[in-house]
Amino acid sequence: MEAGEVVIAVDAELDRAGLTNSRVREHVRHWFELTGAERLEVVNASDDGRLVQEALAAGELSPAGEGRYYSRSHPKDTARSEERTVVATSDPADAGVYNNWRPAAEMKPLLEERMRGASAGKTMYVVPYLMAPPGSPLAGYATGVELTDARTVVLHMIRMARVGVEHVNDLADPGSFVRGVHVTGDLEKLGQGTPADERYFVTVADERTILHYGSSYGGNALLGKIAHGLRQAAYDGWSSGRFLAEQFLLLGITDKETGRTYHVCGGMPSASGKTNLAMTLAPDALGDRYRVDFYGDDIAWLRVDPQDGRIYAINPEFGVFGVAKDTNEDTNPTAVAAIAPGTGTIFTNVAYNADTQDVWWEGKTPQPPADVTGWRDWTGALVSERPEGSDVSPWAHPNSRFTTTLANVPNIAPDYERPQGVPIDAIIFGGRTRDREPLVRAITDLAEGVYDGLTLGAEATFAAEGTEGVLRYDPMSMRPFMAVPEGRYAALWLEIIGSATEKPLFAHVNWFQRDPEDGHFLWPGYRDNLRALLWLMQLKAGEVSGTETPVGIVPAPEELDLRGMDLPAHDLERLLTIDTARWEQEMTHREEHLSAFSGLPEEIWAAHRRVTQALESGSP
Ligand code: GTP
Ligand code: SPV
Ligand code: MN
Repeated sequence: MEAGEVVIAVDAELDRAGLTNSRVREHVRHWFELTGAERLEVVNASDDGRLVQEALAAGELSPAGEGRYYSRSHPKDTARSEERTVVATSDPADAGVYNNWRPAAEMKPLLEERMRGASAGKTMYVVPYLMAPPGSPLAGYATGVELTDARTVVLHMIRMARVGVEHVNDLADPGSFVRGVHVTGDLEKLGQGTPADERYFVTVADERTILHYGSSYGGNALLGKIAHGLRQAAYDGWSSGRFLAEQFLLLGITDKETGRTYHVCGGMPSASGKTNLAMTLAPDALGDRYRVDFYGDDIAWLRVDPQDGRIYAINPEFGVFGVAKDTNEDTNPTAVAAIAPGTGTIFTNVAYNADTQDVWWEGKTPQPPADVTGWRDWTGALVSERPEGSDVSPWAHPNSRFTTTLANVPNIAPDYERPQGVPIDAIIFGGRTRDREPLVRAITDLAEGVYDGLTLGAEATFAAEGTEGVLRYDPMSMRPFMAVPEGRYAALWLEIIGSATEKPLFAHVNWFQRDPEDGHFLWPGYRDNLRALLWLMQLKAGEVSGTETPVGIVPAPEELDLRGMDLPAHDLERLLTIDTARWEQEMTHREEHLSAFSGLPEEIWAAHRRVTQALESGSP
């Protein structure tokens, strides 16, 4: 097409769709021309049914029973890539330890070069979206437009964000939207994971522009969720000084006896149990008394409300992009219901049987289907044709996922779309450690709570990935999404939470402690995790006092409600004991970890020294 024809064609589609925002129209014209796409299509959520039919016809989706779908991503494209992710700005002072900062002036031309002509022959979809409940005080930071050349990405966006032209047409400042561009590229030829890797996932944070090239999977391609909802929002929260954007779950607990409701949010590193905890049901023995409401499983934005001075949180997302592995009736019954027939769920990279339209993943049932006829693993290979002896590899990719909307989750909170969000009573950090960390320890001091978040970590999962007993630190579970230097990030935490008139209680939880002899999990986890949170709420209400230790308050054994549980006394004791020698070892690693961050507030160092001294003197 000639330049003049492009303008006419683009304008015709934007007019048809009623997309009137002139700044959005400019954005679309510019990138449509640069990427060389052949057709343009503006998307609203109501287009879902038709787009699903088109995707089925094109073989991008397969039917997985009534109203459910299956997709397979390119085998070289199955997870977020941290090495290829960059935060760019024009100020070198924005460089931190984890944000992979690069100059915007270098990255933008680089991405333009890769994207030029790269959508030739494809449709460019225009996806206007909102990452917030409508009417939220933070809505000004939540509007975006993703341009993408992948139909499956559109279908995921419709489930994960609120999608429609109304979100951009009525902006008070027409230019105040995040400009997202996603170009898939030739996935076969991008050298993924090699020195010649051509992929780039760039957030130009001071221009509110997101340019992602070289993937069509998850956070690499759905720009609303991770790139906007976490990286861009964390930058905007810092530059405005108004809010925190965190990889946090968000839930409510109601005590039906007293009528009291508490709201808890918190971070756990990726694949460490946020979805499971956020969707949890009360254990059967406690179900008559407590109800858990689900708000969100991956992102929360936190701000201080000027009305009552409390911290309020929203979940900016519209759906759940959950880990499939080990999801079953016992571990997560609400997730099982949320992905049932009729929910519109899209499964990606699980195992699939085209004959029965069934899906399976490790942990869905204790054993894989006995009759392997028709079953293909996540790569598309027939399980029945696996060569003898090589049948050990999982049928589903370990990062295979389901995508469903929040409204499908049976215990979704009745007020989940409340614009101002919900007041936060506690902020928890959940590590993944086999020793040292007790089941739960509460922290009442603000600086010590923030310090605890900054030293959050998970055990290295492969022997090669780290040294035994040394954590892979993941501050507040934001390591892959950090947008600003860590010192500034910590200062913003102290400032925002510090300005609340009613401070949330902090706590560290760990469901993963193991017996040093036989390696079994000391705590059964999953639904029983609620018991630790119930103790925390009682502590907050002054109904229990726990035991003071150098690293926080742990429950006295009799304070935990263990009704209906069969926990050996010996395991319980271990779960609540502080191993001082191991902790002192950990303090040395922490010192090294924190020293890498320039400009870390003195309050954080003071908290570190206080905890170190308390451990040395053996007194709380
Ligand atoms: P992202 O979506 O990647 O950010 O992850 P997430 O934090 O939401 O992880 P998710 O809840 O999906 O949990 C991932 C893994 O942790 C699964 O393999 C779960 O089975 C396991 N897991 C979750 N809760 C528990 C628990 O209480 N105990 C044990 N032992 N494992 C758990
Ligand atoms: C995570 O990896 O933490 C996710 C999945 O939540 S993705 O959206 O792919 O980043
Ligand atoms: Mn996540």
